[in-house]
Amino acid sequence: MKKYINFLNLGAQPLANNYLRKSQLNKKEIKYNLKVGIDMNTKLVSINKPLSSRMMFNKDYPYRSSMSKTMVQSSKNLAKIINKKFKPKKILEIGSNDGCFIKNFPKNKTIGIEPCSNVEKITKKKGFDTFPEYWNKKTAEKILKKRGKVDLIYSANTISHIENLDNVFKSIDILLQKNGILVLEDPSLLECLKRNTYDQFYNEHIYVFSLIGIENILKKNNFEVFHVQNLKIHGGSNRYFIKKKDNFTKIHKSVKINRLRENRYGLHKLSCYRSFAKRVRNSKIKLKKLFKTIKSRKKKVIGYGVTAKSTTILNYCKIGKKYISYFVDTTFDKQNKFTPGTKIPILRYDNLDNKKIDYVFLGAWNFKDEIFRKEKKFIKLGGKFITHTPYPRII
Ligand code: JHZ
Repeated sequence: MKKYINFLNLGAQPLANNYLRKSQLNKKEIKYNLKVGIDMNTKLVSINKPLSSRMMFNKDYPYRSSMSKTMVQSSKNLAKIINKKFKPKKILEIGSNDGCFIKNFPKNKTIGIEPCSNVEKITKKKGFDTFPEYWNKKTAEKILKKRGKVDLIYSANTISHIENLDNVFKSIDILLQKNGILVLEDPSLLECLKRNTYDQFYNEHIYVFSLIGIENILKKNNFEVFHVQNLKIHGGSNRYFIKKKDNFTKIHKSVKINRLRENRYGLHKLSCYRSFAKRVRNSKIKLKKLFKTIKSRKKKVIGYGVTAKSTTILNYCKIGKKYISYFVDTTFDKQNKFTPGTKIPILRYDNLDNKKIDYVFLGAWNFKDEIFRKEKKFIKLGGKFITHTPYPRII
């Protein structure tokens, strides 16, 4: 029997990636109540009422993986590891976005699955074999018929976006060879709780995975994690190397270490999530106070990197145009639009120097190091940043 318990209420939220055009500003936005809970049987942490995939991932999807150098580099590094360790003949990526990962391999070696056709087209135009499909059994069977089985499947920040995980792994089972490798990468629940990054929860992130949660769902589907890598990307992610249960690869010690670490922190106990919720509520009060103080001093604040995550923060903490004049972002499809719910203008990224900006709210806090490297001059001239993680502060 399912035993799902809500522990966090992040209030009324718009769709996280639904950037508004000027003509949409006076229209009513779709909103939902964002609540987070845990299934005490599987230990899977999820949002409580997922929206349909079609509503979130379609031809208007604005996110591009290649917009950050960190992502590009991380994909390049992984491609090297994969080639060295597994020497795959055919790789399939679930959620291939703009080809950030598969472009590191020869075109005849890869297949990309990407349901957002506007993004899928970008990769296809570069000459890669891509399919504008959602990941499910029908897609797996279609690929099997057209291209045959593959020996490696990779998916980053995508499986956590699909509600029916049994279906995800059953579909993978159809297409992955007996000795094939599955590599999954998603934000780590442990890091999310440690760093108070509650903004990892939004409509697209149906799950934020722990190893213990992933292992429970894999077990049911005859898969097994044999290696875990802890990555810095996206504020702390885990890369899970997975095999079919009856394939006898040695289990690396990292699996036991990560499992122990999660249990020691208490990820299997409800009390751990209740105290996280308390920290989140305190974080909201402190962040709002920080913005109010800055506003009372008549300082100019802008936002940097308009993210799905920042939609959660801004709407939960009720931080709008009154506090942030505008956002800058390098993504073409987000520019000249407005942030969901809070309706803050989004401008094309331009140099921050000589614009009389006092503070910059880090929407893309997960790329802080990359942004700080880029904005050396602004920092030297006295420019400051605002972040909510691990607690609201000025840096
Ligand atoms: P970023 C998206 O989330 C959606 P978001 C999705 N659900 C997911 O899981 C993750 O990605 C992986 C901009 N930027 O990656 C680019 C600059 O403008 O944190 C992006 O718009 N200048 C699929 O939206 C945004 O910031 C810069 O110098 O939370 C970053 O978005 C840099 C480095 C980034 O993903």
